Amino acid sequence: MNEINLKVTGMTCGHCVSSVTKALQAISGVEQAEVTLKPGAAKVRGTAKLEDLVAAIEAEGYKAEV
Ligand SMILES: [Cu+2]
Repeated sequence: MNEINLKVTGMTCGHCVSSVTKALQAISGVEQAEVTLKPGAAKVRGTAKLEDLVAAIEAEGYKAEV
């Protein structure tokens, strides 16, 4: 089990946070996803690959980097 911390940019409100959280939780291998607005960040636990996490966040219209 890994813990991956990402910097997420582009989130402006609680709705953004829940969109990113749901997108991350939908990825297979994600056990837990914690997303915060300020600062924009995501903490993900599980076995999912980093590139899958980034792709899911970008598909929602936000930017993610380590
Ligand atoms: Cu929003």
